[in-house]
Amino acid sequence: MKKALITGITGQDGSYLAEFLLSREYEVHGIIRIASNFNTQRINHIYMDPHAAGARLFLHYGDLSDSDQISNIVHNIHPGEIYHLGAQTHVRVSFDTAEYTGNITGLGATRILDNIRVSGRNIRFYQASSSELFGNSPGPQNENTPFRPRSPYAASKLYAYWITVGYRDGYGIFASNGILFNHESPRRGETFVTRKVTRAIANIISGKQNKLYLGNLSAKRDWGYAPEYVEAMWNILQQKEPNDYVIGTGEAHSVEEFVNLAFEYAGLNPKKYLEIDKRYFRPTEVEALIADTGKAKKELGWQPKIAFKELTKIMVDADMRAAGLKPVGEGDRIIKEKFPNRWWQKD
Ligand code: NAP
Ligand code: F7E
Repeated sequence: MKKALITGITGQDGSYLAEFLLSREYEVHGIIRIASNFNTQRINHIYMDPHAAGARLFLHYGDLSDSDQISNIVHNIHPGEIYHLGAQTHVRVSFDTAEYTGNITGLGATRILDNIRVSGRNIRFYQASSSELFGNSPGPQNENTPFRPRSPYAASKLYAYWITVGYRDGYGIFASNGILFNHESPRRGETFVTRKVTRAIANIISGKQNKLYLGNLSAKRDWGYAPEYVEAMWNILQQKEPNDYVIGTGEAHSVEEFVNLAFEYAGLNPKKYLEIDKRYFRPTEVEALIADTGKAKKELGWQPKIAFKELTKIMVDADMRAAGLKPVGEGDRIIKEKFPNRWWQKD
């Protein structure tokens, strides 16, 4: 049985990836942080009592700042593949927590890679690199575009990117970077802009919120659908050779377009609710990201099924349902049509 270790298993991507690997008969191990409240909401539906016969999902307490515990976990589990997704992932927050972000988002990768090196075992390593590496390099961005990071988050991810390349070149470790552009879903953290908007819509319709405060509306992002992106992560680790790949949709849209489309889909006029609050602006912004996925198309067969408009509808429908409202329905229909053999539970 194939065995995988996922850092960040409680996050958006970690939860989908765990579900995907379980569907492919893997034994899945995940690192979770100790917290005073449960932080496993995204994986509760796949959790199995580890004592039960046939259990294939196992959780281990740990923190990416704690080298000893990372080392214990890697050595005790002996995974064949490690998906390193754990990180402080919020770009705006990284300006307030620059040192912490460097420690977790940057050095976390070294702590794992060095354990792989010392173990001498054949462990494949996936680094969750980000389109934020490109910063203000003009797009479309591909694997050869210069990196110009614009935040402590991006600078930390840049370090992790190069340490991954370094351990691949220097020690022959199968270590690959997936340079993923923004990907979203009903499991997206509530403070990222897409989810903040779709939750606000459900709250407005329910009468629980009457204004939505946002920052820079002109920034453009290449937004895709998270379940498709975790399949790409797995695909990257199944290649013959380790390598780095850009993954995105090839379409870019502004935050304003997302807001307008989402509100109009739900039958609301955004002008009635939208306000700008300076606190959501960043000291340095990344204005436009758009993926050139030529290499991934050719080598991985990458072909995303969900584009911007469909993603918006999927997310609005899911937040309406979560709020106890009747979804508009197009998002649900899109999922049914495009993923008849879906491996993830309905969100
Ligand atoms: P996410 O939802 O924010 O999840 C982050 C995960 O990291 C959570 O499980 C979190 O645990 C864990 N974590 C944070 N600090 C930790 C620490 N000190 N020790 C151990 N675990 C820690 O992020 P995501 O959207 O799934 O993204 C997954 C990875 O891909 C991240 O590395 C992110 O930077 C990268 N990425 C994301 C995107 C995107 O658009 N989503 C694009 C490119 C790259 P808690 O649940 O306890 O907080
Ligand atoms: O911001 C603007 C904001 O926080 C998108 C992470 O997963 O993707 C994500 O980083 C845009 C930015 O995502 C608000 O200024 C306006 O231009 O949703 P976001 P991000 O910064 O692109 C990359 C690929 C990652 O790797 C990261 O881990 O939206 N924006 N108003 C706002 N953003 C937020 N969060 N909140 C606002 O109110």
